[in-house]
Amino acid sequence: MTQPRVLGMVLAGGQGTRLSPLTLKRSKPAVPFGSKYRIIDFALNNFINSGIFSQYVLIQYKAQSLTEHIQRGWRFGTFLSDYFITLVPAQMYRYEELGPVWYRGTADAVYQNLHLIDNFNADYVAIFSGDHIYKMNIAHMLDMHRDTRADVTIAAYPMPLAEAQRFGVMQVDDRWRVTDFQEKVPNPPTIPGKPDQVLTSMGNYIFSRRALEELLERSIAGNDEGFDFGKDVIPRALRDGYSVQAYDFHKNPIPGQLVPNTYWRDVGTLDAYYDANMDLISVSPEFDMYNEQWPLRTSSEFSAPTKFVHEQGDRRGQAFNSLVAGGTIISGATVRDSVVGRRVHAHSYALVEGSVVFDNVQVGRHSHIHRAIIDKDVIIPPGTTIGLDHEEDRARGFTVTDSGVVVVPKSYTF
Ligand code: ADQ
Ligand code: ADP
Repeated sequence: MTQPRVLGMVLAGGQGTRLSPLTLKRSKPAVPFGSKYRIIDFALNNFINSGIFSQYVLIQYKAQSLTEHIQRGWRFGTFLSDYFITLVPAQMYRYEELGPVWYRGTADAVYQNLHLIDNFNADYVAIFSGDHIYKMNIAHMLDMHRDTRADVTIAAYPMPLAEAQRFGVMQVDDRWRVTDFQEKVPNPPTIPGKPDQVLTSMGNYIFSRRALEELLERSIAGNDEGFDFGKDVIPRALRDGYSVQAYDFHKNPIPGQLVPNTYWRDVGTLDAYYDANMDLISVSPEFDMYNEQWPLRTSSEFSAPTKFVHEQGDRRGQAFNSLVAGGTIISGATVRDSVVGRRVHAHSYALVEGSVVFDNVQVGRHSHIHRAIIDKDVIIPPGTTIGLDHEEDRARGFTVTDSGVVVVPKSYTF
């Protein structure tokens, strides 16, 4: 039997307004995460590690940073035409039919690029969100999609009821066929027997090609109501009698990982983003970055090795319970419970704790950074405190989240 042709499409056009100011100059999938990654890297690695090497990344909003990241870091396949990660900006391919419109939603982004699916001659199209932190063996979901002969399979994650309003929620029968799907409703239906849990959509779908083409034509062509998978296409698939299957993410096997694969985070708010960074530095993290059978690639750079400078007396250059990327110098400073990017220079007597520090930040002598996110290219002058007095932080124009995390925007000058 010939191998099915599987095309990956990564939705990476989201604005991520709730992540502002981190998304003032870049789209949400381009936001740095976990010391040396960008959020989108996790989705791209999921495809590559699942043996799916043909990927289109659909972009539109403030895409420069994302474009540079992918061009720099994710180039491969010079002469094998099926091996590619190609950026597809909104470019009005259907101008004659639709007029001057950008991607009007997730489903519209795919609709405007149906010709790519046709050119590739795909049997299956895996449409995944580029916004989440997780590992997922997509090959396993594809096997299930084929075994159940589904038209569309939706990856499903059980979530506490209190958080479910931000997600699409489904109900399934005993064979995990989806019987009901509702996008972001105030009182979502719970899992039978579990009154505080709902089955949410991860925004990741595998479609059989024909069903996808039909559904997009039906949902979008000649219909100006809705352009999203969650709001429009999935409910229509159910209404029109397509076979819609749910995939239980908790059954997803990751090679080399012995514990169940339960970690999936939508880092849509600053607090969720901060917490997910902190998850990585816990002593036994639920999300393991060190599994050699599931490598996490990113755009690399030839940084110098990280250096810790420890001089006589109290000028201890040290880091505890932290992730620190290359090119960084911690000289006479203490870094604790923090996630630190590349080319950061923390000077003597500085203290950085519970913080996420992006690339190329200077931390001046005697400064104290507490529970903060410092975006790229910030020079923190000597003696500065951040995160200790929220009134002062707000007066400087920093964002202070509900849980008291302070965010210093990119290139901020004091
Ligand atoms: P949301 O996350 O609210 O819900 P959305 O904002 O549409 O959905 O983002 C989904 C993905 O598409 C993101 O990766 C985003 O970057 C991207 N995207 C958004 N608009 C785009 C556009 N115009 N062009 C290209 N890409 C775009 C969705 C589902 C829910 C599900 C959650 C899970 O609708 O049912 O529960 O994802 O987080
Ligand atoms: P501080 O304000 O903490 O004293 P400095 O910037 O003076 O920090 O640097 C202290 C130490 O860090 C230097 O003595 C050196 O060992 C190391 N260092 C600084 N810059 C570099 C560099 N470009 N390459 C290698 N080591 C460096």
